[in-house]
Amino acid sequence: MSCLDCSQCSTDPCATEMLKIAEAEGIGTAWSRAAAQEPQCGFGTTGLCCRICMKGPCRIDPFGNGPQYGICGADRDTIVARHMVRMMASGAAAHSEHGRHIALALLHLSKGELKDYEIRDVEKLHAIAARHKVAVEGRELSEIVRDLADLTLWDFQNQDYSAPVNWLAASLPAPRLEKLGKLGLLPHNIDASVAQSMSRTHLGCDADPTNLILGGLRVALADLDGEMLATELSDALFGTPTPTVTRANLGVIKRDAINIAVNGHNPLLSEIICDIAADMEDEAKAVGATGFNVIGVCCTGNEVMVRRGIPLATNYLSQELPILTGALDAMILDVQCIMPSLPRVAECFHTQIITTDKQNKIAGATHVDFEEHHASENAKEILKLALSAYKRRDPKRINIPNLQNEAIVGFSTEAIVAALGKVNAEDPLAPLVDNIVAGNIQGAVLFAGCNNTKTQQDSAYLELAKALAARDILVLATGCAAGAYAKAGLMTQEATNTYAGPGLKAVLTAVGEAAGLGGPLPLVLHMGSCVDNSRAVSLATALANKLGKDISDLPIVASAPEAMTEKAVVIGTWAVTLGLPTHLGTMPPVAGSQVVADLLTTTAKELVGGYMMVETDPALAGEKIFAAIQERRAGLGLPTATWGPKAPASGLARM
Ligand code: NFS
Ligand code: SF4
Repeated sequence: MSCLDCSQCSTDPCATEMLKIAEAEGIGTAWSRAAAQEPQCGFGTTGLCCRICMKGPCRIDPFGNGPQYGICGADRDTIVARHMVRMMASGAAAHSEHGRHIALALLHLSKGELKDYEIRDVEKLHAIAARHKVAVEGRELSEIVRDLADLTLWDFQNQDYSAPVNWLAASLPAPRLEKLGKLGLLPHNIDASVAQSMSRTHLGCDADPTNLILGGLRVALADLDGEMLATELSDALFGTPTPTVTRANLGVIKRDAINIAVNGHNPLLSEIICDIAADMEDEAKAVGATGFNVIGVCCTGNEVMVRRGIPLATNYLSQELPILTGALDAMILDVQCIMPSLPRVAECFHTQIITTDKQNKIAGATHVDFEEHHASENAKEILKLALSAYKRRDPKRINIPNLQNEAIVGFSTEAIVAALGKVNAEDPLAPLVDNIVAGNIQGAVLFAGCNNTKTQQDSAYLELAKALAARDILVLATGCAAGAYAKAGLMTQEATNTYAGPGLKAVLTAVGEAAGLGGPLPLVLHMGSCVDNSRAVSLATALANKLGKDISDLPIVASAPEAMTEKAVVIGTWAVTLGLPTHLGTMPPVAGSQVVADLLTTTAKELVGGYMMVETDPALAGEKIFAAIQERRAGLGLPTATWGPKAPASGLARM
């Protein structure tokens, strides 16, 4: 298969440069495989194909001309709802398994079993303890850690259906907890919520689409619990992100260094790789390299980027392409969003692909079992593999794109509040609230989620952020959305000066200068990986608490313009459940059921305040996001603005 214009696949110039090499050399990538899948099955696309039992697959004719029931009698609404709930359950399982891994590491640390880890951010640990009412005074650190590990693991073990999980109960605004409690949506146990979702969607169980989707909202909140505990405990272990200047895009690969990419999600491995790579500098020099150059891909990339300023090579869809530079010596994988094609691409080069998780192996990759109890030994073994791969490099095949953009990253909630605190030490949130009230900041949008071959890579992200920032909307980003902005240079002060509307620019400049950045905050604030969407929840909760409101009252919208994974589906669902208007730029498999589509849009809005809006055209999506923000402003009695070619003008609030 061949095509003419790689820029149709991606807006990222580094990606298109590498795709031309792939095309010329006949190396398969996600894009060539997507083309080979065309036309994709309409039944699957609309959610009307059921494979839940072996009488199937059953298909419902979307136009009403063919079968309207599966063999068991399930109708289109049940079939669509069941599959959506299974997507949510899988997403929740993935995030919370990551969270459990971190919680168990904390438990083992508290018992003195992990020599390679420590609590790097004691202040954060104490803040978490205060949130959960765990005593700190006069206690050993290990005792506090033990208590936090126990109360976190309780969220996976509690069998009392009426007692909500600890992390949500300690974190969400009171009015939201009350509403969710009354609706029976607060999960009591993450694992049980996932198991119940799988159980109720088995053949012959729940066949009421409303009841199924309500179950979906509950498992989505279990997912949020898993994300929140993963983020917060990772901060205690590895440090809470603070603003850091780094770089992004394939130009971060260095010709003269041993380049190792960390790809996946869980920082337990990537943090140690960074530590040991620094320790093994001399060994790298001994083979003629300048040292190890650790670079990030996907969310593990985001984790080490926001905490350590490790440069980001790329985001999800282009994860095969660093190999095509001919200078990537190893890609070290942990869990989730890892393409099984990596060893096949690497076969064409010298790159060593290394899996590290017992439950996430890939045929053709080298596996080194990574265990926290032997972290540094495992990391050394992995880095030695990278070292020997470096010796096999073919200098004639090195093609590193000459592009990398600066990126100011590391905007945890704590970092944002600290920056605001430089403007108003006594009441850090006041400058943000005052400027929202005055309309200098119209509201905020959180861009989250993936890349998807159904859209041109990164393009909707870039278009939407520019359009919304020009209209004075604060832009936050996580996950592969954040990767898109970092690669494209939108996490810079120049981007603020170029694209922000006058009100937003004034606020970002005042805060950035007060915080000692010598200029504005970047246009897009990088909050971290996908589990770090929970940071945006913390920020929204702080704002809601300050205003005495619920999250569903705030002018905040979530947007996943290139959503792809089951994790993205579940994140979108909890955003809705928390009360946020939630934009999806790709169509989830619900088009086959008007009932399910209505449940996620209209009924959800009535019930929990949040709702999904699907809009695949970024130009129209911008207007819809803006309108949703204005609706919230009107609800708060704040002045509203209209979508126009220019940003709304208004006076500056006192800073
Ligand atoms: Ni989120 Fe991060 Fe990326 Fe999508 Fe995958 S890497 S966890 S799921 S593809 S944003
Ligand atoms: Fe068909 Fe019902 Fe089996 Fe699904 S569960 S495959 S609709 S018989």
